[in-house]
Amino acid sequence: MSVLRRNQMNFSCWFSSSLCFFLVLQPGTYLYHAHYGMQREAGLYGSIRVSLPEGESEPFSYDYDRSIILTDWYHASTYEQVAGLSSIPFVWVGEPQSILIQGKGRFNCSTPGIQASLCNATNPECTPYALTVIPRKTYRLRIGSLTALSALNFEIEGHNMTVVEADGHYVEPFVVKNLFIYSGETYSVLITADQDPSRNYWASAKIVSRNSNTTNGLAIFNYYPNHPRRNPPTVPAPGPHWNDNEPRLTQSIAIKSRQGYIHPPPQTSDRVIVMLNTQNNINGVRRWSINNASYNLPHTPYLIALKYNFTDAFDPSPPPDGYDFANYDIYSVAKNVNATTSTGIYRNKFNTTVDIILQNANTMNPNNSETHPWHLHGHDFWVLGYGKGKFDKTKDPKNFNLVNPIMKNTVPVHPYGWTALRFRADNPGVWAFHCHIESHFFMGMGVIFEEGIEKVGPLPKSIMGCGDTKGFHRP
Ligand SMILES: *[C@@H]1O[C@H](CO)[C@@H](O)[C@H](O)[C@H]1NC(C)=O
Ligand SMILES: *[C@@H]1O[C@H](CO)[C@@H](O)[C@H](O)[C@H]1NC(C)=O
Ligand SMILES: *[C@@H]1O[C@H](CO)[C@@H](O)[C@H](O)[C@H]1NC(C)=O
Ligand SMILES: *[C@@H]1O[C@H](CO)[C@@H](O)[C@H](O)[C@H]1NC(C)=O
Ligand SMILES: *[C@@H]1O[C@H](CO)[C@@H](O)[C@H](O)[C@H]1NC(C)=O
Ligand SMILES: *[C@@H]1O[C@H](CO)[C@@H](O)[C@H](O)[C@H]1NC(C)=O
Ligand SMILES: *[C@@H]1O[C@H](CO)[C@@H](O)[C@H](O)[C@H]1NC(C)=O
Ligand SMILES: *[C@@H]1O[C@H](CO)[C@@H](O)[C@H](O)[C@H]1NC(C)=O
Ligand SMILES: *[C@@H]1O[C@H](CO)[C@@H](O)[C@H](O)[C@H]1NC(C)=O
Ligand SMILES: [Cu+2]
Repeated sequence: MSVLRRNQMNFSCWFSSSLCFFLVLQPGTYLYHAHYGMQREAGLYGSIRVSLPEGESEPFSYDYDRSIILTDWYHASTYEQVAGLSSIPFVWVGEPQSILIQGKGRFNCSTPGIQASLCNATNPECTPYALTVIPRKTYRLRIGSLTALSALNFEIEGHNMTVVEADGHYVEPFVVKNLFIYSGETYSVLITADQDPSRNYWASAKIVSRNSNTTNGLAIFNYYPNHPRRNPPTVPAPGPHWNDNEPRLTQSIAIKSRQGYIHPPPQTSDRVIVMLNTQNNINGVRRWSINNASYNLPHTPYLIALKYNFTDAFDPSPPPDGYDFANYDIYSVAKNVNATTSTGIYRNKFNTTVDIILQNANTMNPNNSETHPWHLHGHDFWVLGYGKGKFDKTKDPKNFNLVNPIMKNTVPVHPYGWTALRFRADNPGVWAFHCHIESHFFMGMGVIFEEGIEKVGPLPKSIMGCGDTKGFHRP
């Protein structure tokens, strides 16, 4: 974890490089992580705090500042997972073996095939993470999720949390008992240690949105001076039912920009792209697609291809701006689950305003629609609205929140629902927009936006070397 001050450092993001930093503009909580293959899931990640400039203060107060990262953990290596995802027959990664809170989790050591010496309760690595608090003090807890697959519910027994920040933007405060958090998101919550101080409390993280039997992740909310390893006297909360989508939608809708910190969105847009999210079968391999185009990463980085006019480096035709609205039934398994793979990109005129409507649908399993956390590189977007069912291009924009929408960089699209976003194409370059579920992006669930490529300066030599630039030297 590193602490930065605004304006102290400028991060840039080369989509082609293995480490990708968000563009840090605002004080707040951010995540960094690898983006090459599935390296993120293998552990290359962390969180970043951007502090306020000297002399400025936050619009809320707290005594102490803490950060935790939630992840899920697989016993199979990412190499094994990638091999399964690319093979015929397709082998799904499955549910994780554990949920980790700040790198610590649980696993049933009696599971057949597990080496007992590696996994037992006396192993110090098996003690749960303890967050120590002083009675009556208020804590700002910065929670980030970098799960490979799982959507999570996070809660601390007997304590409410006031949500004050999301993805680096101040939120109009609201109180929750359950915080739903999707991969790629960050939240700051305020928690006051105002309960019986003679004991500890469970903090737990449970998988929601998937019917998983992974054991809940546990940590100890430790009231000083109780021993941090003293188990709370209670049974940990079981958490909400995995399939109860309503409270998750309610939380999404509740997240609004804080009064006094509103960045008003452009009131109109220049382009609307509706992105139908479907699960497909392409030549025997399970894939995800946007408007029937399943994304493949080309060998030559787009920035180089575009700057050097390598016209055959990627598919020149852009993916479609929509789907067959009249006839496609989002509630059923598609009649034809075929789709095509594509390396094509969406090119936006520089400084125009673009609306994205994420449209969810049924997967290839009957009566099933999943949650996808979509993450945009290089921009923050305004979240204009969420809805159930099929987005109606005529009616639904009338209910967009154009007054105080939150700005974020990661947002869920809920099962059988839609999510509407708006962004300004004002950051010259090539930017990925993808589902933050590691295996889904690998299976094609992403698109690429380009804007203002002509404004990108000369490329550093260090990024040459891939694809068509193998052995390439700039003249
Ligand atoms: C652990 O796994 C064993 C063997 O599969 C099973 O009998 C036992 O009930 C499990 N324990 C828990 C706490 O899940
Ligand atoms: C428990 O784990 C520790 C650390 O890995 C190991 O040294 C010890 O032998 C294990 N105990 C048992 C009973 O397997
Ligand atoms: C948490 O918030 C709920 C709803 O506002 C309230 O009923 C409850 O008393 C609060 N619990 C605590 C421990 O403050
Ligand atoms: C959990 O579910 C998977 C299938 O989803 C199954 O293979 C596994 O045996 C289950 N584990 C337990 C402990 O029930
Ligand atoms: C789907 O694509 C395969 C080729 O991968 C083809 O053989 C099959 O006929 C297609 N199915 C339909 C329903 O179009
Ligand atoms: C690529 O094409 C553009 C537009 O035709 C041109 O301005 C530019 O000089 C070309 N760049 C290279 C490196 O050839
Ligand atoms: C995808 O393409 C197939 C043909 O390959 C077509 O039958 C199907 O309707 C398309 N699906 C969507 C969502 O456009
Ligand atoms: C981008 O658009 C905004 C709003 O219309 C305008 O204020 C700004 O000058 C434009 N910037 C550029 C570089 O064209
Ligand atoms: C679909 O799933 C929901 C919730 O899991 C259930 O209530 C409903 O009965 C199911 N419908 C069908 C047709 O299976
Ligand atoms: Cu996804």
